[in-house]
Amino acid sequence: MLWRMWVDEVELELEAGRGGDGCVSFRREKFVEFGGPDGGDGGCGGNILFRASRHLRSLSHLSSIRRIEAGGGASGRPRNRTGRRGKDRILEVPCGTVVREADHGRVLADLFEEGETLVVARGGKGGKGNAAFATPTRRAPRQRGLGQAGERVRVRLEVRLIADVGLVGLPNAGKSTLLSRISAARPRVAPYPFTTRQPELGVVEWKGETFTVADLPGLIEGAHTGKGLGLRFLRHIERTRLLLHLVDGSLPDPERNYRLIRKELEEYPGDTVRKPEMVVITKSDLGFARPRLDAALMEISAVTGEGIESLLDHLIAKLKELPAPEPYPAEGIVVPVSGASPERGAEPIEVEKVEEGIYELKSAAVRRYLEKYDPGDLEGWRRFWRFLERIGAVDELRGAGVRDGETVIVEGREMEYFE
Ligand SMILES: Nc1nc2c(ncn2[C@@H]2O[C@H](COP(=O)(O)OP(=O)(O)OP(=O)(O)O)[C@@H](O)[C@H]2O)c(=O)[nH]1
Ligand SMILES: [Mg+2]
Repeated sequence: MLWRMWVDEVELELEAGRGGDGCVSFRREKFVEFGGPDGGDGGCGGNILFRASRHLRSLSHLSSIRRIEAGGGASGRPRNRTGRRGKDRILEVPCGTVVREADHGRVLADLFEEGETLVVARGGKGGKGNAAFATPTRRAPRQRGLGQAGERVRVRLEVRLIADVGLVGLPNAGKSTLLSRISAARPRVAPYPFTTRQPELGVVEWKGETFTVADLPGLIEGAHTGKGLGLRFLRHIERTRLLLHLVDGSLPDPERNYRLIRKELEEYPGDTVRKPEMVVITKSDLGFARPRLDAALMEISAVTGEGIESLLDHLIAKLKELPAPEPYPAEGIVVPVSGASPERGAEPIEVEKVEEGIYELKSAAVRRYLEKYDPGDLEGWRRFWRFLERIGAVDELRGAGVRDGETVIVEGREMEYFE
């Protein structure tokens, strides 16, 4: 079984559905020997759409896919019946996904807000049935239109997460610990560098205000030359309004460590380095005789909670002064937010029989789970199974007739089903 890495960039080839052909047909009824033309039009081909979802953080679910097609429209039918529309393909992407045309780099959309939808490839029109060709002088046309091809486009998707505050600092500075202290997010915390290997978002609620914080992998000296995890993740703080720079106060030379990160930020293209920054000393509980760091606003301890409330007050006051981020200008047709998305627990779970013995399970909740946790070992798989039971997915699978030993595809991964 193959588990994918965290992915924030993919290229896809898209082909919308072909329209159905028009139909040639003539009415045949009792007592009407030569009826008029009654061939219906072909159905439109299905569209391909991208929709922003705040539940997703990455494009891992699309990373092994190269090509996506939408369904073709059905042909028209006698008695003026229009063919069925081709099935749309709706692909969910994280909020903050920039969709570009792969060849020209033109921005088609910056899907910023939950529910925003881009129609990225339109299905072809259906052909006209022969009924549409009838005129007073041509009563029995044998002509009909053919369905048009669907739009084809190659796109590049790139996630640039959107958050109010971006955490920066050396590895081990306490970024993830702080995030887990102030939000419900549970990033991994460990006493060694490079614990965080992918961005994590947390929502902070404080005194009736709400803001989001992005936790990133730590930077090290030489990150701009690709050392450590490099600068690759900095794109996820490009769209934050404020940098919160954490400096470990239990280490000897905070001034030097602070400068080092500033230097790496300077090397990053764009103006991330000029973003407003708040500097905070962490691990104040360790009670060191610390050298001063002039840039620091305050000291905090994510362990005892010292300074945390005051930090939140400062962050909220500062955020109020700063403008909200704006999406990139784009040329595609974006359908604005259409209704709220279903809440956790109330989301549809679909089980589809692909062929004999193979089923596909589709559920946004399951996808989010797999984005966050890697079942990895047997214990991990047991946990995953319990999760499936809890959300009712196991009942759905049973209902669809899945039996022991059969295959279930979940998010592109194959599982063998065993009760
Ligand atoms: N005593 C004390 N320890 C802390 C505090 N904050 C974090 N730590 C510890 O410091 C270590 C690193 O914390 P993390 O939150 O994982 O650090 P990070 O900055 O996210 O590290 P990376 O993800 O590797 O960049 C862990 O062992 C934490 O328990 C603090 O306020 N006081
Ligand atoms: Mg971390």
